[in-house]
Amino acid sequence: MTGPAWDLLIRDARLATLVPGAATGVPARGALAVRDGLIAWIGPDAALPAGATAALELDAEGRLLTPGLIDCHTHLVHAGHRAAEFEQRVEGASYEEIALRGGGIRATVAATRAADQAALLRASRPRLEALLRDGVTTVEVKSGYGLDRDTELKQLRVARRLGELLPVTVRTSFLGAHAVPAEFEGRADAYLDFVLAEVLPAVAAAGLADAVDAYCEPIAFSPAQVERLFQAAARLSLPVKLHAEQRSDQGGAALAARHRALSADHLEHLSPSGVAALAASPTVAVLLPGAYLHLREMRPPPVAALRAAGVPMAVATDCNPGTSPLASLTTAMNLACTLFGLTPAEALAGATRVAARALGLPDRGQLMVGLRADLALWNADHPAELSARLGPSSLATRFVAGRPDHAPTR
Ligand code: DI6
Ligand code: FE
Repeated sequence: MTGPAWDLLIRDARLATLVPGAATGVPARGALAVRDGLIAWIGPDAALPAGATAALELDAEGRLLTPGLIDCHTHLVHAGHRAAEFEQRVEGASYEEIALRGGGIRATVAATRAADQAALLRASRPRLEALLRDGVTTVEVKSGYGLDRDTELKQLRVARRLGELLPVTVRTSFLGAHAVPAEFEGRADAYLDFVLAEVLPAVAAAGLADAVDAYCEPIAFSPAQVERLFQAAARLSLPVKLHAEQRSDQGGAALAARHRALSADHLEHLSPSGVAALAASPTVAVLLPGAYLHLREMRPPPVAALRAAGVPMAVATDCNPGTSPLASLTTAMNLACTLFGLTPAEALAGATRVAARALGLPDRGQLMVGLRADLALWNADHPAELSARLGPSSLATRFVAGRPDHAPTR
């Protein structure tokens, strides 16, 4: 009798399925099979169908298997670094002071404009490779360090190119409304007119953005300006998301919720009415504890209120040179627990199932028959180990659409 013919069979793994309602603690041992890049079968080893064959079989020896991690908020495509600014901040200068002096985002804009596409790719690739070594199989990458048409396009092309060169899904967000560039100093509305007339249409025509993002802060863009951008995104049928309530309460989360945004990100200064607005919307809260740590913030996002209201919480690195030079999603998970009070189970859901939702990707983020076989096998047996450790990564290997990166290491 012939059984199913699979491409990959992983036996004797501890399957952290991340399916809502699944038991917590050390997961039961079981097997997972893949066919044509999708999860084809999950169950106890003893229940494997008779006669099943697989092109590649792997004994996980009781190790933890999770969905591949999803980093749903990064600015990893950029040139240069901001170490001198870090020195100034350690000596007491604030992020806003440095930005007002022409440093901050504008410093990275100058470096990113100056780099040609090959140099930008060379500078960015190691950051993505670091994320992959830590179990990431899907990553979001934003523009926003160009702030002119050609450099925004260049950043997004480099992001797309990285997704062709490396085994990872790259989702891009257009963040032209990240800061007002020097040449538009004091003329944020004029800059936004330019973005809406010349940059966003070019980005959309080239198919380079999967979503549109903005930075809603007094040092960047007002809610009224973000509203204009979101209306333009809607006309292009592009989903939106927003950097909201990072440094002050602008009502950004409520604005994002009103536009049924994919996510509202940061949220340290989120008000009770902002929590309620998110709870009444499909919008996910994205927590970015790397930026909170690096800026030595004192006010964490209202995690207990978000949890009580049932708002799904994702966790991401915010990988960027100014406020979160972090290229490890498991470290972000640790920080979400230690600094924000997430449980390790919430942090893992935040870097898998909820992060998939934050990117509008219902085809991944859980171990479930029919979903993409993006997997991470760990030298660990308890899911909390992923959040408990502060590096080095305990990843054994990743599988992207069922294809292993390399033989699993111990
Ligand atoms: N919030 C952040 O934390 C980053 N961007 C944003 O809108 C910081 C970007 C930078 O300082 O380069
Ligand atoms: Fe960010």
